[in-house]
Order: sequence, then C-alpha cells, then structure tokens
Amino acid sequence: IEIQPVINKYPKKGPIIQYGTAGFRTIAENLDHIAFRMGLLAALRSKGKGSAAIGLMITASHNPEADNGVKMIDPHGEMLEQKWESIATELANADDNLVQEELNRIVSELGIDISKPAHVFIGRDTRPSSLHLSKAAMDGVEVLSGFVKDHGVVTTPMLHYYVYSYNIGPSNEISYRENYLSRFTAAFKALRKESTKNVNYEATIDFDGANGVGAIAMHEFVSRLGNSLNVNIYNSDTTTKGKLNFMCGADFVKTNQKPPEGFAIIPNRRIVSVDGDADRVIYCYVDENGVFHLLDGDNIATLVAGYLMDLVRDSGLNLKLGLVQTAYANGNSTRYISEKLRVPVACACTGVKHLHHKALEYDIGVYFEANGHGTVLFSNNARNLITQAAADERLPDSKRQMVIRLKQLTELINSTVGDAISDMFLVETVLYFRGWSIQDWFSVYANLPNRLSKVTITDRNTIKTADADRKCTSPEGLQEAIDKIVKDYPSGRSFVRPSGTEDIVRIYAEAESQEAADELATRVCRLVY
Ligand code: NG1
Ligand code: ZN
Repeated sequence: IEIQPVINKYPKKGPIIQYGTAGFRTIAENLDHIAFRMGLLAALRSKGKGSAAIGLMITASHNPEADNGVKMIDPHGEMLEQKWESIATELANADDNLVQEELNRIVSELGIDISKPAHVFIGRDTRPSSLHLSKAAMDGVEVLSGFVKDHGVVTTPMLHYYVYSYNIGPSNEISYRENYLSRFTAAFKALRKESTKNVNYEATIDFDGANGVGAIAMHEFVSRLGNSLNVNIYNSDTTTKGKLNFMCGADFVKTNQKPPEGFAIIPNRRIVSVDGDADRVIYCYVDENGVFHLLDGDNIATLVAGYLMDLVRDSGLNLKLGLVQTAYANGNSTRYISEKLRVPVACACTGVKHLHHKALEYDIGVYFEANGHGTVLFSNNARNLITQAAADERLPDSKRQMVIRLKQLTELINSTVGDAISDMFLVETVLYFRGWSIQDWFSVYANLPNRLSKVTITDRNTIKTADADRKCTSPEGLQEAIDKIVKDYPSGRSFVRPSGTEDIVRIYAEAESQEAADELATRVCRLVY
C-alpha cells in the first residue's frame, strides 16, 4: 500500500506525545497527524481482531475547549489494550517519512492479515476542532480500505456502547442511537413502576450539561422519560465558542467545590453535573443556608455498592460484590463502605482501565474514581444466576422481587465504561428506593477535608509509584520525607504521582480540617519541586 502522499497531508507537529490514561490529549492544533495516524492504527487493529469494530473518539473531555484528544475503543467497548498504547505512541511520534515503515512493522510483528476488512466507528464531542479531526481520522481508516461509520456528535460512553453492540451480535434494525436511548430509558421507567416508601425523594433534578454533548444526549433522553423524572436542563449551549466546561460541568464543580454557574440555584435541589464528553458525573446541592455540598464519585460508589449489597443479601443469591477505588478516594468513604457496610474494597492505580480490570474479579464489581467516572460490572456468572432466579417461580415473592430489581439494574447500567447519564439514572433509582433526599444521602458519612494540587517539574517521569499509586519508589527518599510530614497530621494521608494526562505531578492530601489538608499539601508540594 502506497500511502505516503496522504501521510504528507498530515505532517507531524508539536512535541513528543504519549498515549496516556485517556488516549492522546493536547492542544487541538497539534492533533491532525495524530487523528490521521490513529485512523490508520484503528484500521489495523480491526483487521487484526477479525474485523471487529474498533472505536475512535475525538474528545478532550473536561479539559479546556481549545484542547482535544483521540482515544481508541476496543471490541467489547473497553479501553485500548495496554500493549497497544505503546504501539500507538510510537506511530504517533514517527517522522512523516517513517510512518509507512512503522505500519509495515506492526503488521508483520503482529501477523495482521491486511486483506481483511476493517470497521471503525468514529464519534466526536462538540469542540469546534472535533469535526476536522474526525475527518482526519476517517482519512486514515479509508486509506487502508477500512469501512468508517461516522456516528457524529456522541458522548464517549455512547460510542463505547455502539462498538460493543455491533460486536456482540447481529446489529438490529433500529439505529445505534435509538437503541442506546431506548435501552436505558426503558430500564429506568421499569424500575419506577415499583412503588416504594419514597418519603423524602423528589423526582426533580437540575442538570448541568457543561455546554457539551451531555446536554444534547440529555435532551434526547428527556423526550423519552415521560413523567418518571423531571429534568431541567441547563448549560446546554454547545455552539457559542468558549462555553464548553467553562464555569460549569463535573470537573469544575469537583475541583472548585462550587456549584456550576449558568442557572439560578434552588436550595436543596439536586444538581447533576456531567463533563464535556459525559463520562463523569458529580452531584451537588446548596442548602437553605447557602452552604455548598458535594457528592462525588466516592459518594456515588458507596451509595450504589451499599444498595447492591442489600439487594444481593435480600435476594439470597450467592454473589461476591466488591468496590474498587483509587488512592484519590476519600479515606472516610473507604472506612464507611468497608467497616460500616462490610463491602470489600480494593484499590487500583489511577485511570479507569485499572479499576475496570480489578472490578472484573468480582461477580458484581462497582468501581468509581472520586472525580465521578465509574460503573458497575456484572460477571457472566452473576448475569446467569440473576436471570435464572428471576424466572424461578418457587422463589418467595420477597426474594424474587429483589432478584427482578437486580436484573433491571443490569439493564440500567452501561457496563462498557463510566456513563454519566446511565450513572445518574442509577443514582436516581437508588435514592428512589431508599426514599432519600440529597441531604439524607449526604449525611451518611462525612468526607475528610482534602486538597488536590499540582506542580510542574522538568521531567515528571522521574517520579515512580507502587502500591496502586500510594507509595513513591523514586526519587529515592521522597516517600520517607512524605511519611515524616504526614505524621504531623491526625488522620493525615498524602501521596504524589505523575499525571497520565497532563505534564504535571499531582499531590493529594487529606486531614481533619481544610487548613490542615491545605498545609499538608503545600508541604508535600515543596518536596516535589
Ligand atoms: P491523571 O491526569 O493521570 O491524574 C486524570 C484523573 C484520572 C482519570 C484521567 C482520565 C484525577 C486525580 N485524575 O488522570 O482519575 O479520570 O484523568 O480522564 O482525577
Ligand atoms: Zn470525560
């Protein structure tokens, strides 16, 4: 295949770039050649995977509007296999005249039959640069004679779900979009048919769409929800330049510990914020005294895992349930869920692929990052047991009802990847059955005050970690120095790690007061400089 003329259309630009936790991510101007080359690579991956569909998502998620990114989705709708991350990095950084050679090398080393058809699904967020980058990606696929299905503007989890749907079986008549929207609304409505003691629960939320694709998707959901949930959609301006993720959205709310701007806040009303590609969700509210309260991924994880634990127990099914968190999970959430609710907790390295992997070890694996990215996985064993029990007429009614609820929850959850909207439906469902207001949910445990800081150093890769990011193994002596400082703070905890998505080092600290957490973070930051 002679593709040099097309390669030359997308000359390499910018500094060396790595396929990080969330794919390639940088300022949009430097991504043309990356998008094109990822098109090439996705085509090869599809050919090597028996022509299964591979996804390419153009997004920079919660990052500023001027950034963009490219992320590859594997056949089951999961993140790209680790080994391919370095293949992607090499291809992305190859000089223009060496790209062809690099492709040949990948083909021969991996024994890919390039005569096989390739299928690549492409999706993009609402960023002004996304359309152009998605076209570059399509060019890459097509130059290797692959078939492109352009899904246009979609949330990241929608594209993951489409890839998965295509690859699990014969695609049905209705469109991917309709299939996605109707599956989750149907499950949500079915769960609402059961009456509950929903004493404090009110079925109204204010939705903050971050002025991104989440707002578009939510509009489509709302037209199907009927009166099962009243969703007021705000921050849904996806066309005015500069508005995406600006002063709103899940990352803004979580990082600044402030409610989103863009609409009038009603005391004690649940506010649901998603990020720029709608794979993260954060809840918050402002109480009658004007005090802001955050309910982040840890609160969602404990809410969901605690509820699923009850359902498993009440249904009598023998299923092993566990929660996977990262080092960024608030220490009090871990204590609450493991000591009070007796749910086993595991800690994984930062980045959902690590959490996802760990969660596969359970029959029901709940995983969430504190920033609101997560989902629930059900093993095949769990799905089979639940389906069998749901059809078992000898089960007493009380148990059977819980089994059926579990089954409906398996349909409500997008297990391919964290999905802000599916997660929101899940939270709303649990609150509904618990009969809880957002204050009830908030008062279950109190987060330890914390601070997440960042510093820029010459080479962040000099910092190496172990024990799921909780211990620093390099540079020598750093961990001992951190330990020594942490001793000064009751309930103190702090760790540092190089970011996988930005050229910075992150410093996390928690302690009994905000002042103490801030001071601890500052002192550890000084060690890193
Ligand atoms: P990095 O930049 O590696 O810390 C951030 C988030 C991750 C994950 C990725 C992907 C924090 C502290 N880190 O990773 O949890 O979501 O982005 O988006 O929130
Ligand atoms: Zn995101």
